[in-house]
Amino acid sequence: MKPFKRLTLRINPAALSVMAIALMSGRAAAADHHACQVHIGHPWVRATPNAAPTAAGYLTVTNTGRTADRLLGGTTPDAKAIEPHAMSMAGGIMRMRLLPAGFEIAPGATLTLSPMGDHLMLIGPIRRFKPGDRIPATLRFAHAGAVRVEFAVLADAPR
Ligand SMILES: [Cu+2]
Repeated sequence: MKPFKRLTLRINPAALSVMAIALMSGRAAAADHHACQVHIGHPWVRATPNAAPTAAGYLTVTNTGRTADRLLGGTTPDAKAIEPHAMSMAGGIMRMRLLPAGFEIAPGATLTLSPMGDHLMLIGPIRRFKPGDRIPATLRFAHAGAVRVEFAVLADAPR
């Protein structure tokens, strides 16, 4: 998994638009040749006010492979990091915490990250995320490796 580190941060904007085009046209070449083992549904990020310290990201991941996998986090050129966060209720207070080992996804299972629950936390957005924006990102899986996605920025959860 080492070569993955910071990859997207070093790519120049021209290369990024090429990546985006590759993504839209279906499959993005070599980097996601394991991506057939995980299917990502409806990635979206909640819109942020100016200078927000974090932004919450949601999606579903279905593990279509025969091996258990883990969603470990990811990278995006639009924030410092993407971390897997768990939500829990204790004494009437919602708390979130970093999951260093990520979200486990058993073969055939679907992980659902949604508001008020477990989520991906985009740490340190470099700009305001406005409704209608797209946030390109690379998710990192223990087994499937690097998988490119594009988060839609929405003011509210899709119905
Ligand atoms: Cu969080």
